[in-house]
Amino acid sequence: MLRVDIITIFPDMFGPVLNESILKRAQEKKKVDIRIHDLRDYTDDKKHRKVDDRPFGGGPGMLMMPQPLFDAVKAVKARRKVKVIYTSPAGKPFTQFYAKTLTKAQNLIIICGHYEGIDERVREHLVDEEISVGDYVLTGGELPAMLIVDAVTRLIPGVLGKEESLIHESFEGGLLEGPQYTRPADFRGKKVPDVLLSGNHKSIEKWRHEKALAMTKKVRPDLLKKGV
Ligand code: 4GX
Repeated sequence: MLRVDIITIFPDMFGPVLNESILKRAQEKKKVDIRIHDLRDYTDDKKHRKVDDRPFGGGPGMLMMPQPLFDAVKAVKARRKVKVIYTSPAGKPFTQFYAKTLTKAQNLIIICGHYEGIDERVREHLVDEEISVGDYVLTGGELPAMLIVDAVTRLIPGVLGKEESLIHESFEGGLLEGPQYTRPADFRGKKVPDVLLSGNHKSIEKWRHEKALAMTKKVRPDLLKKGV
């Protein structure tokens, strides 16, 4: 079972996301073991539970201190082989392919960053992989951590039922999904394409592939150039 340890200064942010729907079921089915750790429990500053400090050389903002992070990772690691992830806009782009590679790990630790980031010694000596979930700046690393856990967990065999099957979805063939329709076949005069009602599986498959290709060319031509 994949184990994910998340180190954060906002442990309460995770419950609502992890304890619903597919992520909840995946944990109940023992497909993934997700544990949340409060970084402040590991600071040597017993009085103020401080985890940040001012940057040497001056400048605005604060940085996450090395001591609480080194001790939190050490405590969580406990003899197991783990991959330590830090999320930041300066990381390697997170993709479906990247998510697939992370399902191969036994243990992941995700450090949720805050302030202006981390002391460089954390990056050098503690972090194995720095991941970016997109080219924008968030208020912290909690949402990126949840996003990574979500994308990785649903790829674990047995997590999705056949209703939510992985086979035909976006990215699985390197293309975005084309248009889809459900009942009714005529919604207030707006009709479903005839081919989908034809029962001819061969022409349906061909139509879907053409639409997927056209859609990808139009909105994400970059996906056609490189493997995702
Ligand atoms: N993809 N954030 C990290 C703190 C920070 C600031 C500067 C390093 C340098 C993000 C993203 C993201 C907000 C997490 C800032 N760390 N993480 N945090 N985009 O925006 O992953």
